Amino acid sequence: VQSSIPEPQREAWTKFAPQRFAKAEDFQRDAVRHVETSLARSMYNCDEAAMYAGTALAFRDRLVMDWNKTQQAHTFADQKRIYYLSLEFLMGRALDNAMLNVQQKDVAAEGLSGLGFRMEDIIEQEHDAALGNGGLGRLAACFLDSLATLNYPAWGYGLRYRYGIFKQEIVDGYQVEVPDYWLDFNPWEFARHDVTVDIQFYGHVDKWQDENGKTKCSWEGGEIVKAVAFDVPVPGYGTSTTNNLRLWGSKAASGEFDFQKFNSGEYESSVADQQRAETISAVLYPNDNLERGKELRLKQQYFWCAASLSDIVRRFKKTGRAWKEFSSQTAIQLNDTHPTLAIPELQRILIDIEGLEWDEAWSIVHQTFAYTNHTVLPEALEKWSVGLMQHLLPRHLQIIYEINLQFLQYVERTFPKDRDLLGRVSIIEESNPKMVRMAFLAVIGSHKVNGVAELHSDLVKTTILKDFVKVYGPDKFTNVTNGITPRRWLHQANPRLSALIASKLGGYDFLKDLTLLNKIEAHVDDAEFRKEWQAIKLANKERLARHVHETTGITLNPKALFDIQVKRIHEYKRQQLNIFGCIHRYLAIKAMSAEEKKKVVPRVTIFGGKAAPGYWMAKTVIHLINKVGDVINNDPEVGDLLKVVFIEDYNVSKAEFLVPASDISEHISTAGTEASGTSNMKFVLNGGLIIGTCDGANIEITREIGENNIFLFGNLSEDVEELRHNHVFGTYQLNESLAKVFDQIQNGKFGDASQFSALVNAIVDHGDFYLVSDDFESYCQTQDLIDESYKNVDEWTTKSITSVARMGFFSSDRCIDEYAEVIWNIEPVAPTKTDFAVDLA
Ligand code: KOT
Repeated sequence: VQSSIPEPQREAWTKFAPQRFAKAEDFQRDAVRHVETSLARSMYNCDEAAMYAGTALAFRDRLVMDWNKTQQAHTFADQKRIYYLSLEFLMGRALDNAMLNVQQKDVAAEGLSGLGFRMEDIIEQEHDAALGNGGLGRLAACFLDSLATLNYPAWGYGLRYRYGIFKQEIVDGYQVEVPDYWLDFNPWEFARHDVTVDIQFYGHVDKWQDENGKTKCSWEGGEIVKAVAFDVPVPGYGTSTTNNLRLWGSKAASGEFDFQKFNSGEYESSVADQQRAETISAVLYPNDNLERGKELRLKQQYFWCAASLSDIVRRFKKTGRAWKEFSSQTAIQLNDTHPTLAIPELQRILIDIEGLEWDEAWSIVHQTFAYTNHTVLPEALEKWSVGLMQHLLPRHLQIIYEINLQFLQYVERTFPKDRDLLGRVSIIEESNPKMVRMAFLAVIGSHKVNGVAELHSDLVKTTILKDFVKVYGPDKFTNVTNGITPRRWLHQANPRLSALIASKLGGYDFLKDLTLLNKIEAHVDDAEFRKEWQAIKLANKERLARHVHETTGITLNPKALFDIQVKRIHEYKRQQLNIFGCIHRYLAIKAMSAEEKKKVVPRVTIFGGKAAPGYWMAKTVIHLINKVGDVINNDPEVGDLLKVVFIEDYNVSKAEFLVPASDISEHISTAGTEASGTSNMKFVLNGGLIIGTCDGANIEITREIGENNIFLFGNLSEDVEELRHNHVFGTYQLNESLAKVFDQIQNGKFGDASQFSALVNAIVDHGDFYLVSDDFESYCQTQDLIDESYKNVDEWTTKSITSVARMGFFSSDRCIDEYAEVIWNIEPVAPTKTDFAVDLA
């Protein structure tokens, strides 16, 4: 049978393969053809949604050509690959990014205009791909962009949730969750119905002796669910490399439904089986920095790990290499502990199925995996009960016990005098019920463990993994400070700023080497440049003001200081500190004379973010923000001096217009709680300044941009423990201004006080775990400093330009190169020259 086009006929094929759009007309031809044929619509029936589809399909054709070539080139190169396993990929919209990465957005804009459409309207039609909660998922998306841009042979593996993170509506000031069904029309995925893996659950383990008397185990019985691959092309910027993100969807093993059951009259139960199987990939768990130990979550994790590993092992076996070469051909990065089951799964494949000895298998496993820790918050550290693990994955539990036994024997030999150490480092927590500690398993099964910012990596080594530093020595533990892709977070989100920078740097090379930004510092005194810099910020604020007006009816003064805090709502991120600060400011304005009011810097405080549906305190914070906004925004004595706005349904595409519109953004977590933060980097890269605590990447941002260009406040991480102690033992006084804020809340100024009592009590009566009271004064004073600084437009502009110039370090390209060198030991593959690879020279 023929499986490829014969040599003499390949010329004919090549002639008709899709080409780069040389002019607007080429784009129009393809877009119109897709609207007419792929959508079966005509020019009399072509709205913006249809034109979006035509545009997306026209660009998709181009991506797919590069994608096919990249996959061939990677197979041919036969180099080590990196597999990035993440339960979350917060990709956002794909069209704008695809147009920019293949550098054909201008051609498309001209083509669309010739057909009577505006580019902005077409882009707006796309539904965000929101398969993630927040920073962890967005980091994975930035990494995929960098991996492709830097030509690394890389795959992402994730789950194809039918429902991504819920849509947030605000009704009467309360968060209401609405399901996010995003797959109605998704031109960016390719269902690979031929790429499937059978995934087993439950059952039991059989043990027997083989012909050589060796004890063998096999996992038998239980039930099977099918994993089906859905592939998403990931284009690099200015390169033909287009990598693959493979998302697994779940399906009943018997196909549509079980015909035998159906024919024997059990129609209902045959459909129920099918639905149960499909439930596995139905919905993203909407918790950020929290693990709740639900069986379905564990099923998701195993389903995705087992499917991905089967795929990775299959690809390796096709090369015909010996097993001992596996880890020199394969690096697997675990994005947090969520994919930790991949460790015992690979060990199971190697010993039970491929017949390797335990030790040989374990050394392969250990050389293959590396683990990234993203949080030290205890409630986010994954633990699964031994009982559940035994029930769902009996063979894996055995393997985990064996891994633990061998590890503990080693610890005992090495530290014979430290009996307590064994209990502290055991994968099994001897609680009731007994629990499997996933972070410990991830550490033991990996050759490297990294944190995501310097402070965080130090905390990992001195707190949750302290004993493992003793066991393994410090070299196993490292830091890779997070980064962001400048393509989406500068070029796409803020094209005018990107163009201004390019005009001074003589081109867009900085998008591939962000350290080149430092060259704009030479222009900091250039009057024209500064004027355009300020005009861009104002235009971005006007665009945001229009959005707020259209969606809420609130009118904002674009000349006011725009203060933005957008991120998941969480007590440790302290949106409550910000809203208490707003109330404090409001009270101050109310107490002012007309003369005094004239000196006030008008401010707009903007919040956005989702609360986990079960997180009552976070929902209360959202409620309070909305109620405070209602009062302040309608108080005629305040007018333009203060507005408080909550942006509904914060997501990646909203971040793209919020981030460029900030003067100040807030990154105010209790010191030691925010592992890194990445939106801090996005805001500064767009010329906004920061108010922040000495936490996460704020510290390194300060190191890079200089402490004159950031507004730091609050207690330090090393003092947090002691301060908490003071609260518990009553040796502290509630901050006075904060007490006045609480009086207003409790007097019903913002509606029914009982609604907010939990929030106030957490601080007044329950130990103020997040130290809001301790940091309140320093926070308010720093906000006053910001007002003063903002009054001096020249000084502010200098800070803004200088900061952007010094942000080169925070590109996710730098980050990926560090992982590649220090952890993965992989090299890029030279991209094939195609029509779409544009030289950036
Ligand atoms: C933990 C459990 C479930 C879902 C999400 C998490 C999670 C998210 N843990 N850490 N993160 C964030 O990861 C970002 C990327 O590294 C960090 O910038 C941020 O500080 C973490 O909170």
